[in-house]
Amino acid sequence: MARRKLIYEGKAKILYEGPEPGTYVQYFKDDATAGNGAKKDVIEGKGVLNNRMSEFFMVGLGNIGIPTHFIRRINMREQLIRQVEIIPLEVIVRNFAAGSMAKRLGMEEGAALPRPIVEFSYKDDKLGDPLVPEEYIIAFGWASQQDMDDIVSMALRVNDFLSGTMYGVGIKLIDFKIEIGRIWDNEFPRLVVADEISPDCCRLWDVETGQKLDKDVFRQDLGNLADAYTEVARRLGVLPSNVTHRPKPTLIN
Ligand code: AIR
Ligand code: ASP
Repeated sequence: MARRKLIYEGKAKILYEGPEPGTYVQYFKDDATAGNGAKKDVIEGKGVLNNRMSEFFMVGLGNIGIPTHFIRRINMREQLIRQVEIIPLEVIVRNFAAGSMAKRLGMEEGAALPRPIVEFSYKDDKLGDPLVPEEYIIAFGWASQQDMDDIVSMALRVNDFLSGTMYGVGIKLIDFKIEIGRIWDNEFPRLVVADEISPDCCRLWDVETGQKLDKDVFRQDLGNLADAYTEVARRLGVLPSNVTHRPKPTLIN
């Protein structure tokens, strides 16, 4: 596409003005960050894989009646999405203890939780995306009580869909993060799943071996991130044929 107006550049994606009013083009970069940008690298092919996997999940959600911002994939790295007002929250659903929950409560990684737990972080890199109670969200007007009830039931439906889809390809969904956007349809606000759904925002463990197939591979230096994402895409049957991913040479001591 010719020159386009840049709307917003984030850590892993760029938003450009879309071809029609009310749309954006979402471009998936190869950049990987962790710790809110403290650790950075470029993982060749990651953007292509995440674009394809996010399309797969968003289309699947749409097919079971969960609205999303996704319109269609444009090419290897870009998708057309609806413009939404992002609610400044990370909506996290956990099925097994891991990451910040395991750390905060001194739990063993992988311990089963009594039921799926939904929690919210305030989206602010400088503050390290702090966990916030629903009380704050409503008091500060980031979302209404009705929005929060809708968000929780939506997040649990997304959890059922993603858990089932992943389990079908031998992967355990430990936890994930989604973002929710508000869309105005003839003056009526509607909540939709926005941003992306990819191994960048889920924890995915192989059912048999427990091998990590998500961004923890990068966060914890466990190996090649693109290989892990390629494996997830392959199992889901959405591996793009020409991902520009060449394994990096390994240092031998
Ligand atoms: N997440 C949260 N902020 C950014 C991302 N990607 C995702 C993690 C993990 C879940 O939210 O990838 O799947 C919970 O993260 P944590 O660090 O709170 O345990
Ligand atoms: N803190 C988030 C993560 O580790 C976001 C980031 O730094 O990219 O995934």
